[in-house]
Amino acid sequence: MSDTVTDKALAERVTAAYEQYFKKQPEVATSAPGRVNLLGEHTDYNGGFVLPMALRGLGVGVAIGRGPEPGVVRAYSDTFHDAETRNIDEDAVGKWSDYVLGSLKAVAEPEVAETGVQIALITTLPMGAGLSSSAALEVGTLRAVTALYAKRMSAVDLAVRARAVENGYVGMPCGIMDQFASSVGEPGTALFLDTRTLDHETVPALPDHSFVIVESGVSHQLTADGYATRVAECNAACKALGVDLLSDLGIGDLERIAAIEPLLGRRARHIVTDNQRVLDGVTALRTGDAARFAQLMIDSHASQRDDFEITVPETDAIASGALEMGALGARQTGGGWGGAIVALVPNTALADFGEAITSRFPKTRVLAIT
Ligand code: GAF
Repeated sequence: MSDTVTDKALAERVTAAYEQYFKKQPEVATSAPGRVNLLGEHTDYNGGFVLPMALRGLGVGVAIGRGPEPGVVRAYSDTFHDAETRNIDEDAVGKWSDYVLGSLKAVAEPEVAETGVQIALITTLPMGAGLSSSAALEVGTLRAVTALYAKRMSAVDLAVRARAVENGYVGMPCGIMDQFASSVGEPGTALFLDTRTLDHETVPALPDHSFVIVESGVSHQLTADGYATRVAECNAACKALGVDLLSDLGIGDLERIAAIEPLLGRRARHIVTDNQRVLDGVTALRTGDAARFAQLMIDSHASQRDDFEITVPETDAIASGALEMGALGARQTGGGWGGAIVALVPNTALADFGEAITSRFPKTRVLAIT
């Protein structure tokens, strides 16, 4: 079993869904949260720093029980009203149940081969919003199956396994941020993670301010080519600069970075500067400096837009529009090409902010205030 907290409401909802669909009680019901990333985008697979925050009330609920047929995995998504039946020895086939099957295989293939499992899922995370719906599904399934077969696993090990599922089974070359935030993070508190060493610590959020997550209405799709292209470009930039990881470089190397092929130079500059912004952001949080943190968010958005080229016109407009509506800072969050923006808003301006942003950008939706 992992040593982490379950969202009771999600666990209860998924228990009810399991009972209704499978006509029996689950043996285990648990959950895993999504995350919003505050600073440090695409730095994780470059060995850099990230600053995500696990979300309260937005996550995946998972209920699981044994049987009835050895080797067979019956998965039911209450959110999509869709069921898939798979065998534990199957490869990934591009369906949502891949995340479930990969996670079961990662820790309990022999057990599932013997007993079979039935598993129900529920999600309160919108898909494609850049809030880690896949990582929450992997972490939730791993929590459920480790509890089912009474296996002890630390939250850090569970995150490492979940990332391996995504990289090796699903085939998405992501870093570890999302799985780590979902497994180790505590809702409402920022998690400062060094992805190279997995050293991490929680950092309290800013007093009297909230992070508001606004869904842009443009859905991103990470398995699409964009993300893998950025991974390849970062690797090419490493070669051009003679380093193993872009996080081996710092702000003092920016001149050297500017001398390589321009596109690769821009990609490397984003990683190096966003990495530094995480460090500066942690200091700003610790000293309660909201204005500094907000400026780092604004700079991070510009870097994603101009250097890493992973924003879209809609998220550019919403991030800058947010600043006219009371936010001190705002940026696109997550993998890129749409999804959500996160804005830092003083609590005194919260009431008007949500109303103003959704009326100016009718496709947006305020998803969470944290
Ligand atoms: C996605 C990936 F899954 C993460 O590993 C990370 O790279 C993020 O995009 C960008 O920061 O969520």
